[in-house]
Amino acid sequence: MAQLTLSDLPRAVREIVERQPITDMHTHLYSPNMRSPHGPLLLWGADALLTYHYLVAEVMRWSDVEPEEFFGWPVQRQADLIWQKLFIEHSPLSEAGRGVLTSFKALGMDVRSRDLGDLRTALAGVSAEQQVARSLQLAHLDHVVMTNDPFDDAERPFWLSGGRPQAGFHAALRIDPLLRGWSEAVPRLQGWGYRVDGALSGASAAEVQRFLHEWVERMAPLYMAVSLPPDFTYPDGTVASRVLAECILPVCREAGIPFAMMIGSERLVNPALRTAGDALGRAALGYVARLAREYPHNRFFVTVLSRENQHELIVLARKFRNLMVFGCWWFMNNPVIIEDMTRMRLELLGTSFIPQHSDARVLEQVIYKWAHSRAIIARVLVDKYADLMATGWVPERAEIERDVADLLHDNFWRCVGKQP
Ligand code: FIX
Ligand code: ZN
Repeated sequence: MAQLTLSDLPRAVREIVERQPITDMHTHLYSPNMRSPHGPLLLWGADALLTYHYLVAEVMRWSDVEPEEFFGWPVQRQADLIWQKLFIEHSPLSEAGRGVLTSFKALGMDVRSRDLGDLRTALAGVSAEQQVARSLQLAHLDHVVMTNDPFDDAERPFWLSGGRPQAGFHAALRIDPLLRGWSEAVPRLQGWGYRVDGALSGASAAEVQRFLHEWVERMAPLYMAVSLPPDFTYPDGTVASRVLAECILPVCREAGIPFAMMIGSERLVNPALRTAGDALGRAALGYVARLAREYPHNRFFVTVLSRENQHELIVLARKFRNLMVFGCWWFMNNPVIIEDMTRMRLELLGTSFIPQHSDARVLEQVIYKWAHSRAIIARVLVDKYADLMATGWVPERAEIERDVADLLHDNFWRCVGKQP
């Protein structure tokens, strides 16, 4: 058996983490064959990378342009402003700024000239399919889970016409309107022929179940998912509580899929910024414990958006084996916080969690998000294995490979109950 020495450890762990194929369990990417009535759904390329909503929020701090005017510009002009303000007039030290450069570099693009025209030209003639293959290979991903919303008119036609994502892309059935916009969801469901009403009376619950079962059948999702505001709670006498208990959880159980709760997003705190205008809030997580306890036959993926909720969530995961903590979501996806969260999770849960997801909205973001996270995860693991070695416990290479595979790949597939 290959036993490692303390001096071999950092290189060995880095190598193992680099070589481990990852299943990216939450993205906003689309399979390249998915189209809306207006064109392909997948975003990729230099202008899409530069107009990521994380960077839109940052450019607004340096520019006087009104958000409404900015969003009316063609995407190239928006990208020009972001390049000028966040890369030329100031250094791109934020995680989202640095990320663009990490991705460009990995794709073989030379950022030294600082000429955005050159960077755009470097991708000319590349097809979406080629770029998908290249990006997944550079990020070393074997499977990507999308976010698929049956209320989204852009993607509904693809699924309704029997479309299937290409190999390696998997659906996640996202149902936010059922839990955070029921009064708007009702007329839409009615329009599609489901007999529901605002009070969830009569046949409504059965009809929502029928709606969910039909979409499970159509999308074959690996899990069902929702993002919840910080003040969501359960049960609270609202229709949302009943939709959760009477529709969502039973369908997840019958379909054998976990339910993912992404907790703490405060939508449109600044509506003028659109997707860039969301913020976060701390949540009271008592209901997560309650759901895990009262529904032992449901499996829950949970991630929380407030830094202040991280420790509490990890402690809850120690209590409930049907609760799988995942990812460093959105405003948590910064090196300082990823490192802190990963250390805390390892110290309280061992390797029984899923350390990261990319949340990529633009294809090439998987390159930087995973490069940055792999480096942090490796660094933390080196420290933790070194602590073990100080006791005389010498980890074998195969044991480290097993642990890293659990973290970056196998824990997810075990939790969804499927073989990749
Ligand atoms: O709700 C979500 O899945 C969020 O991740 C997104 O909607 C958010 O806008 C985002 O892109 C965060 O990374
Ligand atoms: Zn997301």
